Amino acid sequence: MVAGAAPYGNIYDAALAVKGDRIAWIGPSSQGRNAAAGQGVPVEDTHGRWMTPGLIDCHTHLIYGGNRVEEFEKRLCGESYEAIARAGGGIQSTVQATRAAAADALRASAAVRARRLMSEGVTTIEVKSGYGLELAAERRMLEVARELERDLPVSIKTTYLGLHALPPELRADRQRFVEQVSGAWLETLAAAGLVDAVDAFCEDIAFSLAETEQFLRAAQRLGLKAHVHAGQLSDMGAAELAAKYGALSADHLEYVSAGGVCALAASGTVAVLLPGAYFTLRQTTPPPVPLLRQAGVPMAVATDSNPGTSPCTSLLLTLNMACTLFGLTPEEALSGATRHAARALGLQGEVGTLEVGKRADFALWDIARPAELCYGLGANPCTGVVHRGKIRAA
Ligand code: DI6
Ligand code: FE
Repeated sequence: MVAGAAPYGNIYDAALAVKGDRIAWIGPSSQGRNAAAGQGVPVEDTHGRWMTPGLIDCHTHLIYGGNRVEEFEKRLCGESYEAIARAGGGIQSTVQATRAAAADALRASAAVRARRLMSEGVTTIEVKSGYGLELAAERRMLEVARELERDLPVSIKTTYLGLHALPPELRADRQRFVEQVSGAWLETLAAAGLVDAVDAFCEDIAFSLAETEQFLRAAQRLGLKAHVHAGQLSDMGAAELAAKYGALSADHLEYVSAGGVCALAASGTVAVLLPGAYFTLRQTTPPPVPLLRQAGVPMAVATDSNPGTSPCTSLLLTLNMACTLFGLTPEEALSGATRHAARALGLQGEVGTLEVGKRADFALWDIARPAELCYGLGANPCTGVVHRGKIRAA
């Protein structure tokens, strides 16, 4: 997946050597075999399988209580996502269930979802808070995210999604909520080492541009990087704001303007495309992929795994949707779950390509060509995963 080389950065008939948790060497298979034999290094024969970098799901809300199957049913009986949200359902119902859940229960249900992602070759997952909306519950979500990394052979990046929805107890006092989130809560969570980045849902059913900016400014003061939920349902200018603050990523982008695309290109912010949410909400305006492509904005693809708008735990299915619904080429989609997803998490020096010095995170696939990873609906051709240099048990 190294940029600029052959399609997909393909290397044929290759061997890869691992030392500790790093890729130590990549070269011709025969040379690797000889060197390994000479030095008594153990060899694993992959029987001609394809190897890719470990996949990266760079936008998830993996931790939550309950589910939203009733809302799914309501939407199919004609109610809109926005109407349900305005009536106190939607995110609020997940907030109630998440607040009520013990940490053990949150950890167990999130681990099931994480394992599903991992079974498809995923080695890095970004996990957002945002269903607590009070300090203790947000802290619990972020702690559970850290514990997932301790319990499972997967790398986790945590995101404090401070501005996701207004908590019921502060519905009459938005300003106070935004001040707490941007002030004491952010400082406390960051000081506890729980925050790798922040995020805000900038949308007319959620938080305004000014409120989002207040939070991003506070994060910047603490030296924290940001993601922004931008342009999912309407154009608020959130992509431009993300660019202004040098955000790692602007996510969704169905309604981003041409000016927003230019701003992302100039700031090097990654566009994270989330076709699972688009699909679930039965949206009809896809993100402007031709414009993003033309402007040279790196495009990542992620599941947005969440109970409301993307109850999805398959990154491979998401790659298919990125191609079928958004018009990405299979090579763009696969870059979006490897190299560009790494950049969206600020991990481009560590993961996302198979290169000497990078983390030994990779997946083996029983496929004939890379596009097959985007082609199937519900297939899982993953036959093995190495995470930080260790073969992951099936
Ligand atoms: N955008 C989304 O698609 C999810 N959050 C967000 O900011 C939806 C979350 C939910 O409905 O529970
Ligand atoms: Fe999201």
